[in-house]
Amino acid sequence: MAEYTAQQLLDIVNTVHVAEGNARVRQITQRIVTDLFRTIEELDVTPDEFWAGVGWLTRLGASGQTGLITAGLGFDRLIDIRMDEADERAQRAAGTPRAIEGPLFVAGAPLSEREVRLDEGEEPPRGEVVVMEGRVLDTDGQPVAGALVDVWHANELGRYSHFDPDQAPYHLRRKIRTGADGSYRFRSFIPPGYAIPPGSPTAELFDALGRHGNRPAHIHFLVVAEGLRTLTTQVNIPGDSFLDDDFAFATRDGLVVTLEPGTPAAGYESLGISAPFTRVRFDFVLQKALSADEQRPEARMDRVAAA
Ligand code: MBD
Ligand code: FE
Repeated sequence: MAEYTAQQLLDIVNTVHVAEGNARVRQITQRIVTDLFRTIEELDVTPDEFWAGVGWLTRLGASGQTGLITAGLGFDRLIDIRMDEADERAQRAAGTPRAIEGPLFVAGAPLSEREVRLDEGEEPPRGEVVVMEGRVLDTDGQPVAGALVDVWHANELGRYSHFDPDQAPYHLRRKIRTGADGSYRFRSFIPPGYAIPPGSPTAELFDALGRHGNRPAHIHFLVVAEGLRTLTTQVNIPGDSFLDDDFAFATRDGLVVTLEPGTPAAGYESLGISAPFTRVRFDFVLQKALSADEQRPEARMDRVAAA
């Protein structure tokens, strides 16, 4: 039998082992456990509070919303800030700013050459018709042929296919391969903002924190090209009241696009356009990859799963 003080218990928890294990996992776990012991002691967390928290974590995991919580508590943006800082230190901060991937990417979207209709020709359109177009460039300004641009956004209700049983697989998700001049374009509609699902474990915490769970209207991109650093970013639609009040802290200068309403239809017939529409022009500028790792095509979870 053993009787422990809290400190003795912590020391044992942090040092007990019968095999080497993984040194990095041991280091990080020790730190987190130490910080949590300290929180419980200093804030005098009650047994009921502790077990309520454990119950919430259990519901959170079962709901598949861990990625919503990491975004809402700022961790996704923190990781981007740290990558930006590393780029600054290495004097390679350049190109289109990165923005968080978010938890709603799905790999394997259908591939099109140079242009596509994300809206799949639906009539009437689910929102204001938009064509977004531009080129993929490297930081020398050279166009990048054969780059792969993954694009995904919410439907008119602010929900994403795959996570919404009411939408077909890959609805509003496509992959576009750039042409010889580095160009891409797609037609869709301007999506509304996103709100965390009411009644969910994420909403439970945000209600208790007195926070809202809204994101401004945005469109996501994952851009991959041979020899270039994979870029994850989002663009924002101007005028949204949550632009500077994003629950995921993900909006950035340089990523709020300009809408060009009343753009003439000429030249856009292959996208089913026959009347003036709203155009958005945006070039993606990618850094040179300094390692094979930097040009890996996978999104965040697939990267670590493949490692
Ligand atoms: C989203 O659509 C999103 O982009 C993020 C980061 C978090 C939740 C929903
Ligand atoms: Fe999103």
